[in-house]
Amino acid sequence: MVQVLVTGALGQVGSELVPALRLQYGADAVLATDLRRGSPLHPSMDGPFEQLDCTDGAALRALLERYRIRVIYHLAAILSARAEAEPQLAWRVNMEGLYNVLEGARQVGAQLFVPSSIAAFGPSTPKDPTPQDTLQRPNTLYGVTKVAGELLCDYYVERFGLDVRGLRYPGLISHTALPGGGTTDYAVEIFHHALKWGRYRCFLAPDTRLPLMYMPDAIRATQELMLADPAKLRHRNAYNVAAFSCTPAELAAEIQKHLPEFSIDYAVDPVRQAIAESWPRSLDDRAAKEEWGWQPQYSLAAMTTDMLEKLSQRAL
Ligand code: NAD
Ligand code: AKB
Repeated sequence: MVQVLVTGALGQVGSELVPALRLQYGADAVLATDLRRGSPLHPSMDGPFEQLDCTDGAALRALLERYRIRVIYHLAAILSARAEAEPQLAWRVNMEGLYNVLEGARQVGAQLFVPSSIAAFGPSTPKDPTPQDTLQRPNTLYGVTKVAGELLCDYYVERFGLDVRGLRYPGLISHTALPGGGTTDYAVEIFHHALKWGRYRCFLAPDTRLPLMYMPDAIRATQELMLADPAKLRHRNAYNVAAFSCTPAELAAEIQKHLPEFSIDYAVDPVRQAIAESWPRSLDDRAAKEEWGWQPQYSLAAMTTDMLEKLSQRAL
């Protein structure tokens, strides 16, 4: 049985990736880890779990050896808005954590998944659509760590022959876990507020267009890339993957088709607005489509219907 380790397993992505990996590899084969300890009801706690700080290279190495890990999904990170508030912490977790995971993977010969983000692009990048290979001069700490991470992963592929793969996730929308301090968090919060209070005050301006994706597409993209034939992967790391792009006003209008009473107003947060304005408005994901057959399944309308359905069921 292939043994798998996931870092940052209690976060927004891990809460859905860990259960999907347990179906794929077997429930006992997937070791979920996080800095925090989850409640027993958390979806990632339904199987083996260990507390792990990814900045502690020795602790990571001990787990890799104890559990004979052969595949790693490295999700632990500090996201964009929190990284602006705590840049020193973000550098430590995003860079030292990644370095430890790359070194650990190299030492035990594990395959590795490392997510990048639309944050790896900056104000000088062409925005509509952003090409796969283009200018990357981000002006956020989170973005700087994502570009550096992409380059470091490429280095380990070329220098050590490590099988490292990665996606540039757009802003992810999900109903299982709340997001962890990003700029696209509005696109999740809006659903919770719409169902609970019938209104939402958005911290981004109404016309801020960003690439977004529903979590089931992101999880499937992750699994498909990790299973793809390595001979076909020309980029290997940091693939653009797109589903749909929208603005807060368009997302609110889509929710109003289901909840006509729902209203939105705006109190723009200058820090998160500036971050959003430095990011792509849409992504060119032809490399992912051509090299490993990527296809999104959820449009804005399909995602909105499913989010409202799932969150309403949970409230019953
Ligand atoms: P999240 O903030 O929801 O979860 C991150 C997890 O990492 C948390 O559970 C946290 O406790 C844990 N963590 C923090 N510091 C740690 C440390 N030192 N050691 C171990 N664990 C630690 O983030 P997420 O949304 O699940 O993101 C997962 C990955 O996907 C990240 O690399 C992120 O940059 C990337 N990504 C996410 C999105 C998105 O919209 N969620 C978009 C683009 C890229
Ligand atoms: C954030 O907003 O920081 C994340 C991301 C797009 O990387 N959701």
